[in-house]
Amino acid sequence: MSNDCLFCRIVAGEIPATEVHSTPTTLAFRDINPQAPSHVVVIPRAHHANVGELVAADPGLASEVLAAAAAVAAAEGATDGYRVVFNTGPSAGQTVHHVHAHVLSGRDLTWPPG
Ligand code: DGP
Repeated sequence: MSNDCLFCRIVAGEIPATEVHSTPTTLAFRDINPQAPSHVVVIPRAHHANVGELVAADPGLASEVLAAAAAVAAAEGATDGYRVVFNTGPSAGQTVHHVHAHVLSGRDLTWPPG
């Protein structure tokens, strides 16, 4: 855990979040600033800064995050489709440097993204 990491503090229970899915290695909770009717953030409990660092350090855990994202989409009823996004680095708008998958559904999602 990193004391100055917001998502590590959510994992530790120090900051409240609306949890929707949990495994021994991952946690999923509703985004505080939803961009779709369903917008859930899926994270590994262990701290890794971004998806590249995660897959290099622990590819099994990266796979578990993807499995959790798919389980969240199913639980949210995203039968018409959903989007999984890992914003990575400043150009992509990553603001929280604990790797997270955004799982978005519940509306038509345009392409290309902004
Ligand atoms: P990104 O820009 O890809 O780093 O996304 C970070 C997301 O985290 C953003 O969509 C808003 C969300 N977020 C930031 N702070 C909190 C918080 O305290 N609680 C919850 N649930 N989500 C947060």
